[in-house]
Amino acid sequence: VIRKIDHIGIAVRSVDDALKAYKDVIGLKFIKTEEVPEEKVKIAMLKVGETYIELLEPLSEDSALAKFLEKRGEGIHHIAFAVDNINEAMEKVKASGVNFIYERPRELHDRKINFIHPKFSHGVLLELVERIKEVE
Ligand code: CMX
Repeated sequence: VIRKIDHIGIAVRSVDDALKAYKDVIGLKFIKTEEVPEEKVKIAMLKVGETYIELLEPLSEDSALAKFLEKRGEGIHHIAFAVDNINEAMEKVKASGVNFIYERPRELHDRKINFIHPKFSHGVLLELVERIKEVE
């Protein structure tokens, strides 16, 4: 049911600064930047093979991401697995008694997402993502 790693999220203080490293120096293919107000983050997407790298900058001090940066500093924030049907994937996990951060998937303009707390997954925040539209 899990098809691939959709993306790896990296928490950064400034997307513009981080792009200088990941795009200009490392040379990853830049796809786009976008703001996701629902998650209070600004994202820059880069592509490696079939997988994206998401550079994540907090849009507000009261966001989950700002709390992460304050506590742990910059670094890998989450791994996202691609699924065809997020509701089905959630049911399977929930059947083992494991809860998601959001009761129902959060619907963004081109994808549905949900998270599993890092306390369950041995220190790594996991995301499930169902892409509704191709990334433009
Ligand atoms: N990876 C690994 N560990 C993490 C973590 C992360 N991303 N976030 C928090 N932790 C750890 C903390 O270090 C802490 O560990 P200790 O108890 O050992 O100190 C523990 O988890 C609890 O931390 P907390 O600061 O109290 O965090 P909360 O439980 O309040 O929040 C979480 C954690 C996962 C519920 C919250 O970050 C969340 O709701 N995340 C989902 C939404 C999100 O991350 N959105 C941004 C990305 C959006 C996108 O990709 O579009």
